[in-house]
Amino acid sequence: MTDTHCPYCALQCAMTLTAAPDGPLPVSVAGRDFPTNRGGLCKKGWTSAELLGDAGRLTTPLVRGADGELHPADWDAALDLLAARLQGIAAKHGRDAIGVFGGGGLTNEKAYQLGKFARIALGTSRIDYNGRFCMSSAAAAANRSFGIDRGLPFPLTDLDTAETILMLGSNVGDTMPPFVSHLQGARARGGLIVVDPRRSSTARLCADGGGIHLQPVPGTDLALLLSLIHVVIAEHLHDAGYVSQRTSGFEALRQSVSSWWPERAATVTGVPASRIREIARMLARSGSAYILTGRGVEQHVDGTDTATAAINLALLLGLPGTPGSGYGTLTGQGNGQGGREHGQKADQLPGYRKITDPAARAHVADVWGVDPDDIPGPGIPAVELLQGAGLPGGVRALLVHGSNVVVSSPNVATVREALGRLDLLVVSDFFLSETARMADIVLPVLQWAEEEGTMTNLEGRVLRRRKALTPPPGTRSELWIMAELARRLDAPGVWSLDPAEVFDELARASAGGPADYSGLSHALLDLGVEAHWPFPVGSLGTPRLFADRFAHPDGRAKLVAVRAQEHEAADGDRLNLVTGRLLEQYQSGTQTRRVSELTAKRPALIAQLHPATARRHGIGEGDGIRIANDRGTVIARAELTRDIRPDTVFLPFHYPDAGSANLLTDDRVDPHSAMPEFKRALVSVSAE
Ligand SMILES: Nc1nc2c(c(=O)[nH]1)N[C@H]1C(S)=C(S)[C@@H](COP(=O)(O)OP(=O)(O)OC[C@H]3O[C@@H](n4cnc5c(=O)[nH]c(N)nc54)[C@H](O)[C@@H]3O)O[C@H]1N2
Ligand SMILES: Nc1nc2c(c(=O)[nH]1)N[C@H]1C(S)=C(S)[C@@H](COP(=O)(O)OP(=O)(O)OC[C@H]3O[C@@H](n4cnc5c(=O)[nH]c(N)nc54)[C@H](O)[C@@H]3O)O[C@H]1N2
Ligand code: SF4
Ligand SMILES: [Mo]
Repeated sequence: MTDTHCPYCALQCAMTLTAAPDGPLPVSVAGRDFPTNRGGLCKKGWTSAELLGDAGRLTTPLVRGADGELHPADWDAALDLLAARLQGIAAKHGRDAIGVFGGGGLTNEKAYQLGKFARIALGTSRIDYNGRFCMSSAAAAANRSFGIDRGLPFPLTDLDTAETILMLGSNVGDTMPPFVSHLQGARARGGLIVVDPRRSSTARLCADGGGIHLQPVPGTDLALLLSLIHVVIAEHLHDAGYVSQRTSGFEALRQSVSSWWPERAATVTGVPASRIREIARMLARSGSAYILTGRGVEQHVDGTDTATAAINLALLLGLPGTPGSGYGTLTGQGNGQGGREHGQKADQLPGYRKITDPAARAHVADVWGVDPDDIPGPGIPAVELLQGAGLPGGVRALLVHGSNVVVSSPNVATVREALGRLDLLVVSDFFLSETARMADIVLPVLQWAEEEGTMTNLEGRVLRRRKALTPPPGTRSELWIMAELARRLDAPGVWSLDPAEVFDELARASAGGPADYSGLSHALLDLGVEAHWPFPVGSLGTPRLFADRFAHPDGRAKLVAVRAQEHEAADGDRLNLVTGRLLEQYQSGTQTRRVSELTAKRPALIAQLHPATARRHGIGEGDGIRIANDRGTVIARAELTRDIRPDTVFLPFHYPDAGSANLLTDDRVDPHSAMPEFKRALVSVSAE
């Protein structure tokens, strides 16, 4: 029996794995009591161990031959070839011609080592990761407003006693089902407010007196928030003492919202003015209120400003740092939080330090055993990195660890084309993902239950992931792969194969940074210590941030005035396309599309449409439909539901090829975070 956590999302539900008595497989899964999940698991968690014995498991390196096919190769041959090709490309095109793409599902140890590997073994600045598609807007907003970015700056169980919770663009009912238990208190008090263009499973919790569901036009949350702020200030509902003692920028904020009276916001958002007033008053009068955001409001070209407006509202009401109140964003991937702290991001060094900060460079260089000048400067964010591949100035080789970019990137046809232009694509995965299928070299790595490590969940709590069974022969850990390549590339530094040692190094590298792990170790975590970062040496961790001060030098949070932009609106012919998730599939689907129980329920792309809209287009329930715009066309089965706005169609992004919602999404990015516009595009629909 091994106590560990689920391989998938940031709730990191606790589970116990038990191997079969007569062999390592099958492994059975049981939920384990833990503050985030209280013993519960969702379907994905229950079925997660099925993948450990999956027939499609990669167990040997694959190298593309002269015939254009992938062929099995032994490790030495594959790594020798890879090192030689990397050296050749760097010699010809410079070190920045090699790119690295990481993932928020990697353990802290692997994420840390990958950032170090890119900077000092490959000597490239070009590293970014899929968290750019996930957390970047929320992170940019939190850094700007609070001076620090920890998704939830309080333990999840704090929500249990809330009176009022405003959730914008988050559908935890499907994306983190055990989370719903933390909403029941607010729901019982009629205080759950969900903002979503769909009556999602989470929005349905507002029925029968549970609260209020607002169903705005997609992409208009910023206008809604500006108007809520307008009402709070106009009706003097804000916490004037808190605002004057703990924030700066009030006057500019007040002016910036002066024209956002609810009647104006109503015409933009479709939310009645009376509702906007009601909600502003409800939040202000509540003794215990929380504001939470999810990808629905963050994955937009104005995602950082929208998250900023949500923070402004929370600050005006005096919520952050006040017991029984707060603001937070719901981190997505298993290690979405830790993954954004240890240096996979283009502009970042471990400990959530800035790569442009000379003191940070000196500290990290010392830990790595290199000269600060040997650490490259900032790289470029994910969309630019991927789309520029193979073009002048772009990367010519790309190493992908923990992302299936040819399914999950925006405007994905252009990304498929870009990867086709590369001289060398290397994918480390345990399954032949759609991205791995395009690779020149595929390296088979370990699955979650086959290795030790740590993950940092949505509360900034560091957890132990434990090895429950021996990996199949032929597979290797990513720490081993990086060490072997570093040796072949004559890289400086120490490249340990032991996750506990890598963690110790990470802890030293993070010391003194915003995300300080220096007081932690695997041994300490194994004692069951509650470990919310910052956790410097000698500390007991920090479950709640902001009690006394924010992380800006003056200790205050910044109220940052932001403006709403106008968007091209849906019309009779074109609908708003909203993309997101289904309960039974995870991300690009590499893992969950292999689990029979999940795929039986959700085998292929569906499109949710309002019956009135379907009728207008001659579409019936279950019909094959074509959804198209200038970027591409997808084919989906129509799922008619009154739960969606008539001007909107919803597609999940879990499917490949012609079923990929990302053929339609917009690759324009947010100017602050470089987050692409995943959540809104205009499309036409027709019967197939
Ligand atoms: N089953 C499942 N669970 C998952 C994942 C998964 O792939 N599958 N992925 C994990 C990851 S990495 C993440 S990031 C989280 C994401 O978790 P969520 O943020 O909950 O997931 P999404 O479905 O992307 O978006 C949430 C909601 O936003 C709504 N939305 C879309 N556009 C808008 C808009 O303009 N305004 C508003 N207010 N709402 C809008 C959608 O209708 C949707 O219901 O889930 C995690 N959990
Ligand atoms: N249209 C649309 N697109 C979206 C989104 C959306 O809402 N709408 N959401 C975005 C968001 S929030 C996210 S997080 C991304 C996620 O999208 P991806 O980045 O594609 O994430 P996954 O599908 O989880 O891909 C992880 C891959 O890495 C493998 N893997 C898992 N663990 C490891 C490991 O430890 N090491 C290695 N080497 N491989 C591993 C898995 O088998 C899988 O192939 O998608 C984004 N794309
Ligand atoms: S909610 Fe997330 S962490 Fe929990 S079982 Fe489901 S996928 Fe796993
Ligand atoms: Mo995500």
